[in-house]
Amino acid sequence: ETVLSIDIGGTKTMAALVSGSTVVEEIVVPTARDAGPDAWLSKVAESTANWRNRYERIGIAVTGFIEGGHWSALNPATLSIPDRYPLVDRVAALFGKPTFAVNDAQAAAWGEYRFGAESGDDLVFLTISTGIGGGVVINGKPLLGLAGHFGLIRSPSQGQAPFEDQTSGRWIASEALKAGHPIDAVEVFERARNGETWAADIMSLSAHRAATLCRDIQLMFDPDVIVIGGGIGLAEGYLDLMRSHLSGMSPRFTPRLVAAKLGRRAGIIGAADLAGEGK
Ligand code: BMX
Repeated sequence: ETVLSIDIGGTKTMAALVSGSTVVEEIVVPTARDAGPDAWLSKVAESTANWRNRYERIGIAVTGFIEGGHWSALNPATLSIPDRYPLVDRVAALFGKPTFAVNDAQAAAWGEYRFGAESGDDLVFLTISTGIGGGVVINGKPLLGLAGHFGLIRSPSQGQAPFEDQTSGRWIASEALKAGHPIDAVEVFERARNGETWAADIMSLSAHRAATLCRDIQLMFDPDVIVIGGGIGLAEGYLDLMRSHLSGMSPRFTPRLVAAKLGRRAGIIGAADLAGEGK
Protein backbone atom coordinates (compact mmCIF):
# COMPACT_ATOMS: atom_id res chain seq x y z
CA GLU A 1 0.00 0.00 0.00
CA THR A 2 1.26 3.49 -0.89
CA VAL A 3 0.57 6.41 1.41
CA LEU A 4 0.86 10.13 0.69
CA SER A 5 2.82 11.35 3.69
CA ILE A 6 3.21 15.02 4.60
CA ASP A 7 5.45 16.59 7.26
CA ILE A 8 4.88 20.28 8.05
CA GLY A 9 7.67 21.72 10.20
CA GLY A 10 8.53 25.22 11.35
CA THR A 11 11.03 25.70 8.51
CA LYS A 12 10.22 23.19 5.78
CA THR A 13 7.44 20.99 4.50
CA MET A 14 8.03 17.59 2.95
CA ALA A 15 5.59 15.44 1.01
CA ALA A 16 6.33 11.92 -0.15
CA LEU A 17 4.83 8.77 -1.54
CA VAL A 18 5.81 6.11 0.96
CA SER A 19 5.50 2.35 0.75
CA GLY A 20 6.61 0.60 3.94
CA SER A 21 9.91 2.29 4.73
CA THR A 22 10.61 3.16 1.08
CA VAL A 23 10.25 6.74 -0.07
CA VAL A 24 9.17 6.44 -3.72
CA GLU A 25 8.85 10.16 -4.53
CA GLU A 26 9.63 13.22 -2.46
CA ILE A 27 9.37 16.98 -2.58
CA VAL A 28 10.55 19.58 -0.06
CA VAL A 29 9.28 23.18 0.03
CA PRO A 30 9.87 25.95 2.58
CA THR A 31 7.01 26.46 5.07
CA ALA A 32 5.73 29.99 4.29
CA ARG A 33 5.64 30.80 8.02
CA ASP A 34 3.19 33.70 7.83
CA ALA A 35 0.79 32.20 5.27
CA GLY A 36 -1.23 29.89 7.55
CA PRO A 37 -2.46 26.29 7.27
CA ASP A 38 -4.85 26.72 4.32
CA ALA A 39 -1.96 28.02 2.22
CA TRP A 40 0.49 25.34 3.46
CA LEU A 41 -1.96 22.60 2.49
CA SER A 42 -2.80 24.12 -0.92
CA LYS A 43 0.91 24.30 -1.66
CA VAL A 44 1.28 20.58 -0.92
CA ALA A 45 -1.83 19.76 -2.99
CA GLU A 46 -0.40 21.73 -5.92
CA SER A 47 3.08 20.21 -5.70
CA THR A 48 1.75 16.63 -5.48
CA ALA A 49 -1.09 16.96 -8.01
CA ASN A 50 0.40 14.42 -10.42
CA TRP A 51 0.70 11.74 -7.71
CA ARG A 52 -3.10 11.80 -7.27
CA ASN A 53 -3.88 8.26 -8.42
CA ARG A 54 -0.96 6.64 -6.69
CA TYR A 55 -2.04 6.56 -3.02
CA GLU A 56 -4.96 5.23 -1.00
CA ARG A 57 -4.60 7.16 2.23
CA ILE A 58 -2.78 10.07 3.84
CA GLY A 59 -0.58 10.44 6.90
CA ILE A 60 0.23 13.96 8.04
CA ALA A 61 2.83 14.83 10.67
CA VAL A 62 2.92 18.40 11.94
CA THR A 63 4.80 20.58 14.37
CA GLY A 64 2.27 21.27 17.14
CA PHE A 65 -0.42 19.53 19.14
CA ILE A 66 -3.01 17.16 17.61
CA GLU A 67 -6.25 16.47 19.46
CA GLY A 68 -9.27 14.81 17.87
CA GLY A 69 -8.00 15.67 14.38
CA HIS A 70 -7.58 19.36 15.32
CA TRP A 71 -4.22 21.12 15.16
CA SER A 72 -2.93 23.82 17.54
CA ALA A 73 0.40 25.45 18.34
CA LEU A 74 1.83 24.89 21.79
CA ASN A 75 4.62 27.37 21.09
CA PRO A 76 3.48 29.82 18.39
CA ALA A 77 7.09 31.01 18.08
CA THR A 78 7.92 27.64 16.49
CA LEU A 79 4.99 27.97 14.09
CA SER A 80 1.87 30.05 14.44
CA ILE A 81 -1.27 27.93 13.89
CA PRO A 82 -4.87 29.05 14.61
CA ASP A 83 -6.22 27.27 17.70
CA ARG A 84 -7.92 23.94 16.90
CA TYR A 85 -7.54 24.11 13.13
CA PRO A 86 -9.62 21.22 11.69
CA LEU A 87 -6.63 19.52 10.04
CA VAL A 88 -8.00 16.05 9.34
CA ASP A 89 -11.24 17.39 7.80
CA ARG A 90 -9.39 19.91 5.63
CA VAL A 91 -6.85 17.39 4.36
CA ALA A 92 -9.51 14.77 3.68
CA ALA A 93 -11.61 17.35 1.78
CA LEU A 94 -8.64 18.67 -0.22
CA PHE A 95 -7.17 15.29 -1.21
CA GLY A 96 -10.27 13.07 -1.04
CA LYS A 97 -8.62 10.25 0.92
CA PRO A 98 -8.82 8.93 4.52
CA THR A 99 -6.39 10.89 6.68
CA PHE A 100 -4.49 10.31 9.92
CA ALA A 101 -2.74 13.22 11.70
CA VAL A 102 0.00 13.08 14.34
CA ASN A 103 2.66 15.33 15.88
CA ASP A 104 5.92 15.39 13.84
CA ALA A 105 8.27 14.08 16.54
CA GLN A 106 5.80 11.40 17.63
CA ALA A 107 5.66 10.25 13.98
CA ALA A 108 9.46 10.26 13.78
CA ALA A 109 9.75 8.22 16.99
CA TRP A 110 7.44 5.64 15.46
CA GLY A 111 9.39 5.61 12.17
CA GLU A 112 12.67 4.99 13.98
CA TYR A 113 11.11 2.34 16.20
CA ARG A 114 9.66 0.44 13.21
CA PHE A 115 12.42 0.84 10.64
CA GLY A 116 15.44 2.70 11.98
CA ALA A 117 17.06 2.53 15.37
CA GLU A 118 17.90 -0.80 16.88
CA SER A 119 16.11 -0.69 20.20
CA GLY A 120 14.05 -2.89 22.43
CA ASP A 121 10.44 -1.95 23.08
CA ASP A 122 11.24 1.48 24.56
CA LEU A 123 12.63 4.38 22.55
CA VAL A 124 12.59 8.15 22.77
CA PHE A 125 13.10 10.43 19.75
CA LEU A 126 14.32 13.98 20.23
CA THR A 127 14.32 16.46 17.36
CA ILE A 128 16.44 19.59 17.68
CA SER A 129 15.15 21.81 14.94
CA THR A 130 13.22 25.10 14.65
CA GLY A 131 11.82 24.02 18.03
CA ILE A 132 12.57 20.94 20.11
CA GLY A 133 10.12 18.07 19.85
CA GLY A 134 9.96 14.55 21.18
CA GLY A 135 8.19 11.26 20.79
CA VAL A 136 8.01 8.30 23.13
CA VAL A 137 7.45 4.62 22.30
CA ILE A 138 6.89 2.47 25.38
CA ASN A 139 6.24 -1.28 25.29
CA GLY A 140 6.04 -0.98 21.51
CA LYS A 141 3.24 1.62 21.64
CA PRO A 142 3.51 5.27 20.58
CA LEU A 143 2.41 7.78 23.22
CA LEU A 144 0.26 10.47 21.58
CA GLY A 145 -1.37 13.69 22.82
CA LEU A 146 0.95 15.93 24.82
CA ALA A 147 3.41 13.14 25.62
CA GLY A 148 6.93 13.92 24.43
CA HIS A 149 6.60 17.68 24.04
CA PHE A 150 9.96 18.16 25.77
CA GLY A 151 10.56 21.55 24.15
CA LEU A 152 7.75 22.99 26.27
CA ILE A 153 9.29 21.87 29.58
CA ARG A 154 10.17 24.75 31.93
CA SER A 155 13.15 24.75 34.17
CA PRO A 156 12.47 26.45 37.53
CA SER A 157 15.77 28.31 37.29
CA GLN A 158 14.89 29.79 33.91
CA GLY A 159 11.49 31.30 34.58
CA GLN A 160 8.51 31.04 32.24
CA ALA A 161 10.35 30.53 28.96
CA PRO A 162 9.92 27.14 27.29
CA PHE A 163 13.13 25.07 27.23
CA GLU A 164 13.27 25.16 23.40
CA ASP A 165 13.42 28.97 23.41
CA GLN A 166 16.89 28.67 24.99
CA THR A 167 18.24 25.79 22.91
CA SER A 168 16.62 25.34 19.46
CA GLY A 169 17.61 26.54 16.02
CA ARG A 170 15.62 29.71 16.62
CA TRP A 171 17.61 30.38 19.80
CA ILE A 172 20.92 29.73 18.03
CA ALA A 173 20.01 32.23 15.28
CA SER A 174 18.87 34.84 17.82
CA GLU A 175 22.12 34.50 19.81
CA ALA A 176 24.10 34.91 16.59
CA LEU A 177 22.13 38.06 15.81
CA LYS A 178 22.97 39.43 19.29
CA ALA A 179 26.64 38.79 18.50
CA GLY A 180 26.20 40.87 15.32
CA HIS A 181 25.75 37.99 12.84
CA PRO A 182 22.33 37.87 11.12
CA ILE A 183 22.65 34.23 9.95
CA ASP A 184 20.73 30.99 10.48
CA ALA A 185 21.66 28.12 12.80
CA VAL A 186 23.22 25.95 10.10
CA GLU A 187 25.56 28.80 9.19
CA VAL A 188 26.47 29.31 12.85
CA PHE A 189 27.72 25.69 12.78
CA GLU A 190 29.80 26.35 9.68
CA ARG A 191 31.38 29.34 11.40
CA ALA A 192 32.05 27.21 14.49
CA ARG A 193 33.79 24.57 12.37
CA ASN A 194 35.87 27.33 10.79
CA GLY A 195 37.18 28.23 14.23
CA GLU A 196 35.03 31.25 15.10
CA THR A 197 34.84 31.06 18.90
CA TRP A 198 31.62 33.04 19.37
CA ALA A 199 29.83 30.50 17.11
CA ALA A 200 31.40 27.47 18.82
CA ASP A 201 30.27 28.84 22.20
CA ILE A 202 26.63 29.13 21.08
CA MET A 203 26.66 25.64 19.57
CA SER A 204 28.25 24.18 22.68
CA LEU A 205 25.73 25.78 25.04
CA SER A 206 22.82 24.48 22.94
CA ALA A 207 24.31 20.97 22.85
CA HIS A 208 24.97 21.11 26.59
CA ARG A 209 21.33 21.96 27.30
CA ALA A 210 20.05 19.28 24.92
CA ALA A 211 22.35 16.71 26.58
CA THR A 212 21.02 17.65 30.03
CA LEU A 213 17.49 17.19 28.71
CA CYS A 214 18.45 13.68 27.55
CA ARG A 215 19.67 12.83 31.03
CA ASP A 216 16.28 13.92 32.42
CA ILE A 217 14.48 11.88 29.76
CA GLN A 218 16.52 8.84 30.82
CA LEU A 219 15.24 9.33 34.36
CA MET A 220 11.64 9.54 33.17
CA PHE A 221 11.42 6.59 30.78
CA ASP A 222 14.76 4.72 30.92
CA PRO A 223 14.58 4.06 27.15
CA ASP A 224 17.02 1.72 25.38
CA VAL A 225 18.09 4.59 23.13
CA ILE A 226 17.40 8.25 22.59
CA VAL A 227 17.35 8.87 18.85
CA ILE A 228 18.46 12.36 17.83
CA GLY A 229 17.02 14.03 14.74
CA GLY A 230 16.22 17.45 13.29
CA GLY A 231 18.27 19.87 11.22
CA ILE A 232 20.31 20.96 14.26
CA GLY A 233 20.52 17.54 15.93
CA LEU A 234 21.82 15.98 12.71
CA ALA A 235 24.19 18.85 11.85
CA GLU A 236 27.80 17.72 11.71
CA GLY A 237 29.41 17.76 15.14
CA TYR A 238 26.30 18.44 17.24
CA LEU A 239 25.71 14.88 18.48
CA ASP A 240 29.39 14.49 19.37
CA LEU A 241 29.18 17.69 21.39
CA MET A 242 26.12 16.35 23.21
CA ARG A 243 27.99 13.13 23.98
CA SER A 244 31.02 15.02 25.24
CA HIS A 245 28.81 16.95 27.65
CA LEU A 246 27.55 13.61 29.00
CA SER A 247 30.97 12.05 29.32
CA GLY A 248 31.60 13.07 32.91
CA MET A 249 28.27 11.79 34.11
CA SER A 250 27.64 8.70 36.17
CA PRO A 251 27.16 5.79 33.73
CA ARG A 252 23.93 4.92 35.51
CA PHE A 253 22.28 8.11 34.24
CA THR A 254 24.00 8.34 30.87
CA PRO A 255 21.60 7.86 27.94
CA ARG A 256 22.67 6.06 24.77
CA LEU A 257 22.37 8.64 22.00
CA VAL A 258 22.13 7.61 18.35
CA ALA A 259 21.53 9.63 15.18
CA ALA A 260 18.22 9.01 13.38
CA LYS A 261 18.87 6.25 10.84
CA LEU A 262 16.02 7.52 8.68
CA GLY A 263 17.51 11.03 8.91
CA ARG A 264 15.10 13.80 7.96
CA ARG A 265 12.65 11.21 6.62
CA ALA A 266 11.83 9.68 10.02
CA GLY A 267 8.63 11.76 10.30
CA ILE A 268 7.17 10.99 6.88
CA ILE A 269 7.99 7.28 7.16
CA GLY A 270 6.49 7.09 10.67
CA ALA A 271 3.35 9.04 9.69
CA ALA A 272 2.84 6.79 6.66
CA ASP A 273 3.10 3.67 8.80
CA LEU A 274 0.71 5.04 11.43
CA ALA A 275 -1.78 5.94 8.68
CA GLY A 276 -1.62 2.42 7.25
CA GLU A 277 -4.48 0.01 7.47
CA GLY A 278 -5.38 -1.38 10.87
CA LYS A 279 -3.47 1.22 12.88
C1 BMX B 1 7.48 22.71 19.38
C2 BMX B 1 6.05 22.22 19.16
C3 BMX B 1 6.10 20.70 18.97
C4 BMX B 1 7.07 20.27 17.87
C5 BMX B 1 8.46 20.87 18.12
C6 BMX B 1 9.44 20.60 16.97
C7 BMX B 1 4.54 23.87 18.16
C8 BMX B 1 4.11 24.57 16.89
N1 BMX B 1 5.49 22.91 18.02
O1 BMX B 1 7.93 22.23 20.59
O2 BMX B 1 4.82 20.21 18.68
O3 BMX B 1 7.15 18.87 17.81
O4 BMX B 1 8.34 22.29 18.31
O5 BMX B 1 8.95 21.19 15.80
O6 BMX B 1 4.02 24.17 19.22
P1 BMX B 1 9.85 21.54 14.53
O7 BMX B 1 9.00 22.39 13.65
O8 BMX B 1 11.06 22.21 14.99
O9 BMX B 1 10.15 20.20 13.90
